[in-house]
Amino acid sequence: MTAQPPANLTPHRRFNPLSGEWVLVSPQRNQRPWQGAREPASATDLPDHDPACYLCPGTVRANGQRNPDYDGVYVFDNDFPALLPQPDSATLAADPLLRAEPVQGVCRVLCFSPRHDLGIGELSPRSVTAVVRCWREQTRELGSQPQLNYVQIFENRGAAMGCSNPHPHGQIWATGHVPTRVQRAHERQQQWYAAQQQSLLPSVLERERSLATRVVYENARFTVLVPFWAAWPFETLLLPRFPVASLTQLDDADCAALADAWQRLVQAYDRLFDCPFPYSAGVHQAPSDGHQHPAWQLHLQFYPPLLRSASVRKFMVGFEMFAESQRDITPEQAAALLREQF
Ligand code: H2U
Repeated sequence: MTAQPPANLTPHRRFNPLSGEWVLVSPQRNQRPWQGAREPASATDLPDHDPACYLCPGTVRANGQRNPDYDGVYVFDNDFPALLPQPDSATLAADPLLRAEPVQGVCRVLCFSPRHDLGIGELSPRSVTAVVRCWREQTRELGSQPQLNYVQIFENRGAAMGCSNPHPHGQIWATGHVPTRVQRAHERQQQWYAAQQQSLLPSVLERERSLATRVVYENARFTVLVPFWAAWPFETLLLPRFPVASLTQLDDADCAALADAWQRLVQAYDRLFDCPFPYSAGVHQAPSDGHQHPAWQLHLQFYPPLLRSASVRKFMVGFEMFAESQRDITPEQAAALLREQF
């Protein structure tokens, strides 16, 4: 009789309960040769202030406005916003085959600090905490506006993720509608809560902590893990270990603990391939629609594109684009590699 390789080393699919999507895991492909695209090395020797940077203190932005000489976090309305404050329905015809609907929203840019050269990994813990507190204040301010029902906070880090400017910054888009992926996470958490009488993500976290194989870092209040269903090679999920639906419910100590987990994760990512690790990270929180959302658990997701080194990235193309996400390195292998970097 031939011995079977362990189930997690043969092709299988895993289910993402937040998105309702499956991911194909193919660990046997790990050794395949690579002669594809390599990413150009990122510039790492940046000045602490760049007079040509649109985001540095005192410089002039693309629309001619001058930034103040800010010395902490700095938030401004995006000069090229994806949404406008007032919806315009005048041009939209009601056609069931060609559906469209008006939208409204506010887009802002958040500079993490005046320093052009210091990212989340290099800033002081106090400065990183200031960014998290700013997320909380922005969610409070924008989410309390009756016409805005969701606040999406995200960071694109590195040119590989489409970041247009090396000055460390994130973005805040508040929308009148609940966007597609958030709505899906919303519905799936609600369904789980109705069926199980407990929240989905705290249950996942409890299971993951008892298994420990995918947990990469913990502080007193937050846990970072590679989710069982991760699609990106080094994808991580940052979870609070207490019930909390929205950033607005965090106290100052929670903000400091969230900042610590974020900073240490970025430092670990940077050590993994000895480069400023590119990623797109997003905060998922309950809609700010005036209702209570007991099924919701605040979480942050990190989607880094790198696969094997600083220069070899994963592309979500082919089967991923037309059928479903697929990965070679297992989430357990990724977690073990990441854990070594803390
Ligand atoms: P990235 O996070 O993808 O780099 O985007 C930076 C944002 O900054 C982008 O949305 C805005 C762009 O519209 N921006 C301004 O609002 N003013 C500027 O002068 C330059 C960039």
